[in-house]
Amino acid sequence: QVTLKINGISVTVPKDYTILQAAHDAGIEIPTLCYLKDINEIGACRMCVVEVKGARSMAAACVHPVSEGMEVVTNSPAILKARKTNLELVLSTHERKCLSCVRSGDCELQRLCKEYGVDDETKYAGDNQHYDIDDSAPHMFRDNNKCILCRRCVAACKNNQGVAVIGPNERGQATHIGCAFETPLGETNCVNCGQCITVCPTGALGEKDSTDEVFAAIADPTKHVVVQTAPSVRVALGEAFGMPVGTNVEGKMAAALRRLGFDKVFDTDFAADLTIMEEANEFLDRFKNGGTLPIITSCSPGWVKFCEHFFPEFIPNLSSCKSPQQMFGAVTKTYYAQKMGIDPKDIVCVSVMPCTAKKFEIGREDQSAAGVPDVDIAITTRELARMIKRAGLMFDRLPDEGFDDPLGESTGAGVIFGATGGVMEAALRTAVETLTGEELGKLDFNDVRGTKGIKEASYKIGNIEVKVAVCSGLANAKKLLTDIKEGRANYHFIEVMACPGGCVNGGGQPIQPASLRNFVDIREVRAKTIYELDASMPLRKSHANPSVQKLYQEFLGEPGSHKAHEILHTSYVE
Ligand code: HC1
Repeated sequence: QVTLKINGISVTVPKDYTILQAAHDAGIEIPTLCYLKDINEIGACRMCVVEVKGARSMAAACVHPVSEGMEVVTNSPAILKARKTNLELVLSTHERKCLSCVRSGDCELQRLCKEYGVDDETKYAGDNQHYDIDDSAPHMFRDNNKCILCRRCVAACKNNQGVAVIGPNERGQATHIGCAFETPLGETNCVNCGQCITVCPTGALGEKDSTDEVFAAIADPTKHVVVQTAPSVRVALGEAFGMPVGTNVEGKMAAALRRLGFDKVFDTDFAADLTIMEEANEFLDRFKNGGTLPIITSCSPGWVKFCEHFFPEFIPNLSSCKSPQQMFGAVTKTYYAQKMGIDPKDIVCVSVMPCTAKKFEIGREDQSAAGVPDVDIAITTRELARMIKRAGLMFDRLPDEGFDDPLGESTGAGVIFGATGGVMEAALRTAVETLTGEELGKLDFNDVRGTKGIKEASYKIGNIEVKVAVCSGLANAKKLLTDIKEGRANYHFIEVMACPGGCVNGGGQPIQPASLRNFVDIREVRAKTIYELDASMPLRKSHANPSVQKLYQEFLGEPGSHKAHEILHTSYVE
């Protein structure tokens, strides 16, 4: 511990703290723009400058360590002026189209300009570079006219995801973020994870908005429009309406979707249960019959693309199961269409996902079980929030409603898919009972829970030892796969999720500012709600889902059947 003074107040904090952390503990917020904990700790933007007694110049609080007896001032007139000038300079190259900007209202730059009294936005305006918007990728756009060169996106792509397809190009006034040789993003090895979007402080990055398309489908009387919602949407959507991080809004979400006019409000969690039926069966089949091991989960499309680009030698290890999003669409356009007597061509399947890579996944080859795309439109949690606002629904006043039958019934195993380790835990619940024929006494597999980047565990199932690993964040996947390749690790079953912490922290989730993310682990808080939901559910094992059982009885036969393979499985490409 060390004791220092901040604005004359004595504070005792751990000795590895920065001034930024110490001030936060003391109830003082120091503004940041480039700094994002664990992602971008470069101390470059100078918004967080403070005075340190005895120092020759102002210090960047985000990277400056505390020391015994230090005296810090965070809000002198000189500091406030320096921050204001900084903002005026940032604004000089920032396109100030705030009224229509997708981030208006939650832009970190806008908030700081207001707080620091920046009333002349054009003070240092001059001749600026003009950049064309890069919308070449299927999931997002880059508008460099709004970029403030904070480098958070560059750090997220390189450090967290190990993808590194963006970086600063040119120098000086012409500096801008882009891909090597100005290659359009859509022509690079970008895996569509959208982590760059969630760290951007302004509207320079955003998902491609499909909300008009959804409104048009709903308004078309010739279409039967069904919607599915991913496990982790329900624990984050409320944040877009000012609710605390991790609030469970499942009931209000279902009510909102019904009021938006969807014909049926279904749940991806149902398809997560279905995925477990197929994946657990596939694992046991490979295990018993000498198939390719370790089997690696394939439900995260950012991860699948990463594997295809960077580790093609592991493609045979990927589970052949389609993701729950795609299984849901495939079942809707075959089983459900048949049951309802509707031509699959007249069904529009919309998915609400915490993920931007799902926009890419719906267009992959071999994802059309009924000869038409399994899923037609994938929107993010943020887009759903936009639709709810545009439709004038007062979200907080909506009643709690349930999902429709038959594709709305799910178990606790389905909902935990949304957190890293959840797919593994759900699969274990089913695999263990299938293999041993005995009921599990304890359903919680705590070793695979938590936000740690790589988790390992070993379970004795009957008389066999099953070694599993769980990882999230593609830089962690890179490390894990390299260890396997080089003989330092060896497993039977691996779960990989592209986004750090799993889907709860997906690239399509409501964006939380650095002022919160630097001090609250949003992955942990959202995941906590996911596990509470699981614990509260009457059914917690995928194979106990009555609607899934009925689907097999009435239509698919059994897990791994020929029909199940035709409809629910796929293959991958180098
Ligand atoms: Fe996910 Fe999945 S859990 S990939 O993280 O397997 O996006 O939430 O929908 O498909 O179910 C995302 C979440 C989601 C799929 C499921």
